[in-house]
Amino acid sequence: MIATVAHRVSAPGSASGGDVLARLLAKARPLVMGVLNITPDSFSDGGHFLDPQAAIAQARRLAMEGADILDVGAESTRPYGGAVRVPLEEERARLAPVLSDVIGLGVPVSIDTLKASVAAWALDLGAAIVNDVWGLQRDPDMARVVAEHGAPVIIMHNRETADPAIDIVADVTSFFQRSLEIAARAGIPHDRIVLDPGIGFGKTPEQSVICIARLDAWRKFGMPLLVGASRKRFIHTIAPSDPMERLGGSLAAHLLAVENGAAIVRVHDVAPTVQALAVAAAIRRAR
Ligand code: HH2
Repeated sequence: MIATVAHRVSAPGSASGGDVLARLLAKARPLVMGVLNITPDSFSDGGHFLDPQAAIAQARRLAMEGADILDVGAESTRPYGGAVRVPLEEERARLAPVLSDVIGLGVPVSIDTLKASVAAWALDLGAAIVNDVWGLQRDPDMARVVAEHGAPVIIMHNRETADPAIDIVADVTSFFQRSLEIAARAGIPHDRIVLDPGIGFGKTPEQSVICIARLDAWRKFGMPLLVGASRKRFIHTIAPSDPMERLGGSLAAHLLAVENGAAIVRVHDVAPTVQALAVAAAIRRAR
C-alpha cells in the first residue's frame, strides 16, 4: 500500500519538553524543519515576514504543509557575509509579537539565535529546541542555557571565512568534537544533540556540495544529522538562479542528504519537500 501524507496542527502545549527530539525521531521518517525568518535581510526572504501578522500566517502555513519543526529566527545569519548584527533588544522585539502564537500552533519550535539570553527567553516561552549556528562556540553562556533548560540543541559548523585549501570534512569533524566537549562539560546529554555541517557557512560552494556528498562521515558521532541546503548559493553556482528560483536544486540536495543519512532537512518550501520525501520513500520501499 502506498502511504499518504496527512497533516494537522496539533493542540497547543503538546510540543515542548526535553524529550521532544526523541518524539520527533520516533516518527521514523526524515523530518522537515520549516524556516520562519522575521528579518528584513535574510538572504532569500528578507522582509517577507517582518510584519507579525505575516509571520504568524507563514508559520501556520508551514505547519499545515507538514513541517515537523518550525525554526524561528530574527537575526539573519547571512551565510554569505555582510551580516548586520542585531542588538538583543531588537531581536526580542521582532520575536515578541510572534513567538507565543507560533508556539501555540503545537508544532515544536526551534529558536535560531546566536544569543544565549534570547535562547533562554524563547525556551521559557515554550520553544522546544535551540538552533545555534555557531555550535555552542560563540556565546559562552549558550551551553549552560541549553543544559539548564534540558533542551535539545542543533550544533551547526561555521567558520569566519571560507578556505578552499582545507579538507572541509576534517574541519567539520574537529569543530563537532570541540562543540561536543563543550556540551559534555555543560551536562547536555548526547541524545539531545543534532549535528549540522552548515551548508554555505564559511564554505566554498564546492565544499558545501562535499558536505552533502560525504554526510555519512559524521554518522560515527551517533547523533541525528541536519542539512539546510534550501535556496543556498551553491545551487546557483551549479545552475545559475536567484534564491527564490532554487526549489529544484533544494529538493535534489535534500533528497540526496536524506539518502546519505540526514534525519532532518531545514527548508523554506515545506509542501514540495514533504511531497518529494514521501515519493522518494515510496520508491525506496518498492525496491
Ligand atoms: N541556515 C541558515 C540559518 N540557520 N541553521 C541551521 N541549523 N542550518 C542551516 O543551514 C541554517 C541555519 C541560513 O538560511 P536562512 O535562515 O534562510 O537565511 P538568513 O540566515 O539570511 O536568515
